[in-house]
Amino acid sequence: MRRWDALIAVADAFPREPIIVTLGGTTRELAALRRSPNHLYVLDSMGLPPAIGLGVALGLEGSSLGKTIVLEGDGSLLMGLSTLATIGLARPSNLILLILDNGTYGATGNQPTASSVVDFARMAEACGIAATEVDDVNGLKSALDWARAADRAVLIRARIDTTVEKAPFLLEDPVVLGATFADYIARNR
Ligand SMILES: Cc1ncc(C[n+]2csc(CCOP(=O)(O)OP(=O)(O)O)c2C)c(N)n1
Ligand SMILES: [Mg+2]
Repeated sequence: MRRWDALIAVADAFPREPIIVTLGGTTRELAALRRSPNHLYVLDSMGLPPAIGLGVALGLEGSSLGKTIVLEGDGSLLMGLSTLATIGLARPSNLILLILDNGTYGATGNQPTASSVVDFARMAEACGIAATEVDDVNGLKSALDWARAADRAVLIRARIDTTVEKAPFLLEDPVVLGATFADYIARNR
């Protein structure tokens, strides 16, 4: 599956829910595809999207905004892997981690990550997080429906290829991006 098609499925499924978006091509493509104030574009902070998503989810438990979604890359997940244990401990009921796994550090030239030797789904389950794996858009749509209905944190490992869509750099002030997202949450929670 191409990341672009995965992002369309996510943006269609969660048009108003908070979405924390990992750095690099994922941010550029989603911003080009469907820029929206419910997206927090995390520029450069590799390894941190799941931790940010955990904080947002805990703050929004019981809110009408529903699930908090984290779009994370395999390289960035590997950098912040300890957050899986913290999520297992904190037990948010409303957090979905969608790992867009292309097997590489795509943004820096497709150097291979350790994704090929790590079973992210079993690792998540070992931390108390429900998990599944998908490799096409229909599978992803079903997994997102399943995750929406789950009463605990969910990790979806979505296998994508290394196709990158042409999309402009997003070089905006992270303070402004954060304030835009916080304002959206405050007005809609
Ligand atoms: C701490 C840190 N180290 C390195 C980088 C440079 N960097 C930016 S994106 C990226 C690759 C991220 O890989 P992945 O999460 O798999 O996403 P992909 O690019 O494959 O979509 C790297 C190494 C960074 N931003 N921060
Ligand atoms: Mg990657």
